[in-house]
Amino acid sequence: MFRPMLKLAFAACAAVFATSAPAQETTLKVVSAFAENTEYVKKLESMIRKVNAEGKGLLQLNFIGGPKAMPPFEVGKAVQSGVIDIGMSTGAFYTNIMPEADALKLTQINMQEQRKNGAYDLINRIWNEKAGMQYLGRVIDYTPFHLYLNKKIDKPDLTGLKIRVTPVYRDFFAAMGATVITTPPGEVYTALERGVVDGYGWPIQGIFDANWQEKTKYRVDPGFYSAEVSLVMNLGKWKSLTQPQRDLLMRHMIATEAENDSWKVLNENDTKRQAQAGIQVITFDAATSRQYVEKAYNVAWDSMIKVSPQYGPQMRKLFSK
Ligand code: 173
Repeated sequence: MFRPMLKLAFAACAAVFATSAPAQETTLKVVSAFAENTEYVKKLESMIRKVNAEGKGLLQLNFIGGPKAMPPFEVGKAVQSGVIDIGMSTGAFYTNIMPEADALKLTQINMQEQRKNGAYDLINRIWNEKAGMQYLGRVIDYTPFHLYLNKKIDKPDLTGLKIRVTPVYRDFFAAMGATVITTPPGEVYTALERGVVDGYGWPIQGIFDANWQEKTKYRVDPGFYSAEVSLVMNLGKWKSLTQPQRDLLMRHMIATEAENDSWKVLNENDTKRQAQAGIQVITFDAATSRQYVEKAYNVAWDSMIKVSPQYGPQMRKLFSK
């Protein structure tokens, strides 16, 4: 009874091995929407080194470059179409694919929790369906955005001020009366230098990467939202990977996310550095500060739910505390 079954099972296994091609190393092309000298790219390169060391004969990541290789607002489309395999970008840079991309800034729980509570699965349902992308994971957490200014304000009123934005900040700053001007990060320095803008949005970390401190007088506290930079992959390419290839990639993605605590230190260091560079902090009273942050979230969720009545409410439920 037992032996013929066992024999059959062996025969089936042998047949599978005989027909499957020998495992081949796959190389994936990776592009960053952020400049080479940023902390984002340092984290990416550290992950790539580990994947490549462990992935010999299985999977290799080939880092092509940053904005010099491809304009930041085109990275999403290049992933969607398969021109590149993996992009490191922020959702705000590919709202030209789907408005939902910009919702990741609204997460109030970390990646470990998102992978547990269903947020990660929801993101992938949307990213698969609407963008032809697999959302791999996030290389930054615990990092708020701030408003930086060259003109002093004493209340959250930006009437008469021109502020550089991306979709991250557009609705919030516009709701405070600002005239908003969208630019990629690479154009911020010149815009400040020429007085084209009176301020800009950016996370608490990173203004020193392109010397914006030279052209920045004030930072408004508190910060708001949670800066998001993630790895997204062409969906067809993801599906074409073997299970061991996917496992390798995901293991290192999750390990990278586990290191996101390091952002707390980076953020503290940059906050000190900003003070040393002479950047003054503008604050409001407690009630005004609370309203400022509440308004940031409410304005963003209202417009997200308007453009995505299907997924907006689901994301709000799973992304919020
Ligand atoms: O360019 C930006 O201000 C922006 O949208 C962003 C998003 C995430 C991290 C850093 C910047």
